[in-house]
This record gives sequence, structure tokens and C-alpha cells, in this order.
Amino acid sequence: MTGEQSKRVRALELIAAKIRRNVLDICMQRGGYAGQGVALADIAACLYFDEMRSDDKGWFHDRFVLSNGHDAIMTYGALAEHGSYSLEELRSYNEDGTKIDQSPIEGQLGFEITAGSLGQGPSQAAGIAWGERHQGSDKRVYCLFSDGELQEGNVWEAAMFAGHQKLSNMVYIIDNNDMQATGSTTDVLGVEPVPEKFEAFGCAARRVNGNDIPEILDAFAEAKHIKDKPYVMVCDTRLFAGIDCLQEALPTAHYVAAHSADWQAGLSEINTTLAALAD
Ligand SMILES: Cc1ncc(C[n+]2csc(CCOP(=O)(O)OP(=O)(O)O)c2C)c(N)n1
Ligand SMILES: [Mg+2]
Repeated sequence: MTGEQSKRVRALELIAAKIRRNVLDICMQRGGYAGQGVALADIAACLYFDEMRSDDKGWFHDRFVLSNGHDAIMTYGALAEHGSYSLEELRSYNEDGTKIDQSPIEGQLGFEITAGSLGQGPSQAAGIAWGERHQGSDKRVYCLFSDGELQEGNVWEAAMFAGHQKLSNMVYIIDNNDMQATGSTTDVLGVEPVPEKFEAFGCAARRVNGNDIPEILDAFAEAKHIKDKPYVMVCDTRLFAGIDCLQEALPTAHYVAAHSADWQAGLSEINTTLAALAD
């Protein structure tokens, strides 16, 4: 790695640590999807602070479609760092009547679609990418969805369409965390081998360590070189990756309502990480 590259990686590691801290801050009031938000912080740092281009109003030129609504916590954590949400307003997450929905609706800042009903994002993103191409736009479309959603037929219809249409302006990012609502995906209904399945549908696909920033950046760069296929990043992650004490203390679960001692321990660990990165 050149000096310039390691500076870029270190800057993104620092942003990822801040996103993790934001996720804990937001979830510690009433619980939430903290495990996913923490685990996806490295992908979020690369996507929002390196990969997606900005427009002249400080918003994003490229488009992000969140399919698994509960991963909104990742976007909240990142957009708090971006400055487009304040942490104070995000702290109403999971409160009755809040506008900071756990599964957001179309038009909420940062969200293109209503995403609580799983499995819809990949086809909507493919439609958006197809539309952008028809309009001669250079916008790239990124869609995050989960291994649980891979069990839905709609996802594979989207992959077939995207492959057939050669939607090289679209990147699917899969949170492949071997977890769904009722347990491990491997036990409930296995989805592997994921890259090979997408390749069979006409996409380019690559398995990525979703907590390795150089690897994530390399996959985003590779996606831009592939001119005749959509690109699929199958990101292996584990809930709470990046905060060891919470990985150890909390059960591997889709949703957590942790006790305050756990949140405080998590915050203290991430603050130590932040201090080391900021040195
Ligand atoms: C169409 C649809 N079916 C079922 C559900 C209920 N549900 C909510 S979350 C979830 C688990 C999905 O798996 P994944 O997104 O991989 O969960 P995670 O790894 O984030 O815990 C399910 C089945 C839903 N929201 N929509
Ligand atoms: Mg999952």
C-alpha cells in the first residue's frame, strides 16, 4: 500500500469507528438493530465517505437503495457523521411517533424506498439503474440487502433482469451475516454459494470481508471496471463486528434490547478505538 492509500484507509477506519459510536448512541435509549449497524460501519464508511460522489449541494450524486429496512441504523450512523442528521434527533429512534423510523419510508432523508417488507429493494434498484441508463445519466446505483432476503424469489427475478440488461451502473451489496430473524441462515434455509448463484444469473460477483476496508475499496474499484454486468459484493459480516465486548456479551440475535451496562462497555471500547485511531 502506498502512503496515500494507507492514509485513505486510516481516515475511513476513523469514520467507521465514529459510525459505530453513533449507532450505539442512537440504540442505547430503547434498543434496536445495533448489531447490524455496528457490523456494517466499515461498508458505510467506504460507501458514504469514499465511493458515492457528492453533488454541488453537499448531497449524494449517486443513489443508495436500502432494501432491508432495519439496516437503516447503518445509514443513520453514517448520515449523523455526514452532518445531515443530528444525533439529538436520531436519539428518538424506536420511540412512539418518531420520524426516525427503524424501517424507513420512501422520501425520508437518505432513503429511496419503503423497505419494511423485505426483498423489494433489488428489483427497485435495478429499475432505477435501468432508468438512469436510459436517461444517459452517469449515476451509479448501490443497493444493500441481506442474506435473509436471498430466500425470496423477487431477489432472483431482479438478478435475472439486471444480468440480462447488463446493468453495469448498479452494485448489489449483500450483508451476508449468517443471521435472520429466527436464527442462523445456514440452519433455517441455507443460501450459499451466493457469488456463484449471482454469476449464474449474469452478474459479476465477489466475496468480500465486510469488515476489511482495503478489500471493500478494492471491490468498489473492480466494479467500475466491469462494463457489461451488474456487480455483486457478497460481504461476510458478523453482528457487532468491531466491538469485541459486545460480540462476547450479547446473544447473536436479530434485535437487541441490551442492558445499560453492555452499552456503556461498548461505548468505552469504541472510545478507546477512536482515541488510538485519532493519534
Ligand atoms: C417479506 C417479509 N417477510 C418477513 C419479514 C419479517 N422479518 C423481519 S426481519 C427478518 C429477518 C431477515 O433476515 P436478515 O435481514 O438477514 O436479518 P439480520 O441478519 O439483519 O438479522 C424477517 C424474516 C419481513 N419484514 N418482510
Ligand atoms: Mg442476515
